[in-house]
Amino acid sequence: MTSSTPEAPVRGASTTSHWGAYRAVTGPDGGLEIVPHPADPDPSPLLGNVASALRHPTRVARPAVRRSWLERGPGPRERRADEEFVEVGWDEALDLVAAELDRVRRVHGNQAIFGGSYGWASAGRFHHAPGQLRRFLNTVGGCTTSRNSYSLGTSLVLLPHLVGDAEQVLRRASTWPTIAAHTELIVAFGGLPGKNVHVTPGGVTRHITTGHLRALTADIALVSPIRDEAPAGARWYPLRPGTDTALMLALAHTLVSEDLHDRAFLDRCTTGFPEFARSLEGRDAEWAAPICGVPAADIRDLARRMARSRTLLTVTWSLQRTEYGEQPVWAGLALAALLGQIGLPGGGFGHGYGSMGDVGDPGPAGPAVRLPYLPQGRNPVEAFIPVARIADMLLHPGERFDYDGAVHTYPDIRLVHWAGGNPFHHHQDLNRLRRAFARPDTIVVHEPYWTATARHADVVLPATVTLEREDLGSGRRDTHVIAMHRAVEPYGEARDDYAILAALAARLGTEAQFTEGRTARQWVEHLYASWGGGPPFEEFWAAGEVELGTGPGTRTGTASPTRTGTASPTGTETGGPAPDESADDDGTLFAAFRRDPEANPLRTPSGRIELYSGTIASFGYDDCPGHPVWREPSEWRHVGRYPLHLIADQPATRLHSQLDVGAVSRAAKVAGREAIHLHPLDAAERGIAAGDVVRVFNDRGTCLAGAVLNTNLRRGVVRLPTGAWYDPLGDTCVHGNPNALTADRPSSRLSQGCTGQHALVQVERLDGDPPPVTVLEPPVLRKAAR
Ligand code: PGD
Repeated sequence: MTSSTPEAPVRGASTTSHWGAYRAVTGPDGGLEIVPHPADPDPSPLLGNVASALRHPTRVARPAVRRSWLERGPGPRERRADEEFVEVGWDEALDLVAAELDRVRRVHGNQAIFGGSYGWASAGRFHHAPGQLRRFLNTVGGCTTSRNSYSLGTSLVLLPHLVGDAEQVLRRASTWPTIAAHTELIVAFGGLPGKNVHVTPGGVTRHITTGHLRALTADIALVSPIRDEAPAGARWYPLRPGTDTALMLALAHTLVSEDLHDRAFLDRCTTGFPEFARSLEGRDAEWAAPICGVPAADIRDLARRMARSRTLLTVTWSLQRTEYGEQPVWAGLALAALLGQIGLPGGGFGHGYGSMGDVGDPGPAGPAVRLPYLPQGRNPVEAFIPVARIADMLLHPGERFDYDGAVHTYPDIRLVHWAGGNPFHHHQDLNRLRRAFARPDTIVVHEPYWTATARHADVVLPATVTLEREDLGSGRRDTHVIAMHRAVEPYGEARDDYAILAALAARLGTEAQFTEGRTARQWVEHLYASWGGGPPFEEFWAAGEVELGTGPGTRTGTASPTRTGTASPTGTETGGPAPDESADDDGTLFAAFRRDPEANPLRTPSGRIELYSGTIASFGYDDCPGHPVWREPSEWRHVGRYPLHLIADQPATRLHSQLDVGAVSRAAKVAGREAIHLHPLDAAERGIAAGDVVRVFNDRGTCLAGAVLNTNLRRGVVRLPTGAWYDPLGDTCVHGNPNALTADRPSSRLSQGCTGQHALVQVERLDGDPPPVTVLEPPVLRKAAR
């Protein structure tokens, strides 16, 4: 591990973000210029949102309290978000929040406080808002929390049953160089979407994935309703959305019926092949063809090519963000097992190539370095929800729910405390979420911006953004640890989440426990020292970074804490031990297992890959039985009225909803709304031209969007990315947030994951003047009359 030379001049402030490291430099006109890290071969276009959003009028300048809450006190509110706010001083706001936290814990118990607070927040090992909030709430008696993530909520529950832990497939995938060297055929279910690979939780300094994608020489079978989700030259299988499992089962059927499966591998390394094979009866290519829209001959041909090539079968994370989302992951793994290549370099099963920048990234030389983290303390409250069950919890206290083989009960939440996330972007069926957010007595939100979540709060506490504070940052496969310098003063009266929570802790008598007597700067120094991975702190800070894995004897961080805690919302870093770093780094941990399954068993009941899981079967879930199955999505019953299949995927112009007011995100809007892509023939049938404002609707709600015509879509498919700031007018989002349309329906009783990826809708041209977008202006704010 080496640092940049300390004598090298530090130009501007170094920092990092989930979409890349950069320096903030004062330009000739006094404005801030964002300069990508010099080692980054492919800086993210998302950097273009940073400067333009920094001082946008939608920043929250001062603490604000909903007038009715201030005047009448806590209680359910039918019309939260429609009432005005009053700006108050910090002391008053903090006194109010501390008193309310105290009231709720005394009267209702700590489980009545929801601190699940899901969200990506900002990069930085210390100032990670949800981690800060949980640490604080743990000092005051704990809270109800959330488990897993919106990204991977289904796989994180499923994969441990199949392969022992999720890390096996998520973090130990074949790297891009290995794929380049060995793989002959990539069968990419969900594609290899280049738009997502600029993002890695916690930061990334060298973006190398786009380069690797462009350089791929393997044949690519792109299985997706969207053509431009793989490098040029891929063969497109434009299947009907949500039918990948049917296609996979038919591919498996072909392999087995033509005796192309690897019996020796199945015997040695898997369990449950007989049950799986029996379940394939009747699932042949003719059966699948009308379901998925891929001709039977193409299915058979693809299966044969897979059997004669070194084949990497990949499944994007988006495919499990659907109803029955377990099935494409399980069927994909089973299909790869039939090919017998799991554990071979460049072969087998991968999950998340193209979903996130670090999947396939070899990272720094040598095994992964463990990053410093902020300890979270202990939460004595046992109540939790799978993260995407937030609205069910708020609407149905006391009701029971299934989760991973057990039955749990929703607690009665009186106070919601959120920092670092935007549920009015990330949750499904936002009209239902509004009804759910009407129920608690109090909602407290820390936010830099007047997002819809802030607008639904009773108390809004203005938070700083990265460029206004000090931290250290690095992502999972990052090549650098970056010193995150403060570049500008906080906006208005904004404070760091840490400062806000320390002030609340002081009022509740836990300041010493929360702060351990350290300032934010001292925490940053402490985390750096406890990591033990680089030169003295002053040297690191002056250089702006430490580069990892560049020389012998550089990996000195092994005694440091595991990567649990603060920098990732994906749920894989929020608890549990770090991955076993002694195992093979490339070709996956499956390599050791494959070599000798008896000596290196998986942590499954059988020690092998479970094509049939007796454990899952024993749960008796009709929506997730003991082996992979095809189930028709329940949404399809609406196909008569809502014939278009909406894909609500990740946006290319921002991270989720972050910095939607930034220049790159704004430039991509059409008629000021989020762009919806339609096939030209679907548009023509509806009299829609490019640039028109359209109504996209179903029984759950409506949103307005700007039409873009796109021949890269399968007919009948429309694409509206997530993340436009929700701007409700009645049940219509006038700005184009697709979660006004998606269903708040769990993937299954097993995982209860989010299913926001798909919905059925109708689209029509909006005639007349569309209502204005209002979310780009701050809400009406009154001054406190005292
Ligand atoms: P972000 O827009 O990143 O979305 O959901 P998530 O809530 O993570 O929200 C982060 C918020 O934190 C922003 O409002 C930002 O301003 C705020 N913030 C940033 N830094 C700080 C800070 O330091 N302090 C405080 N207090 N706040 C801060 C993302 C989620 O959406 C995810 S991960 C996925 S994968 C899902 N994807 C889909 C999908 O594919 N389809 C649909 N329909 N819906 C989805 N929703 C999910």
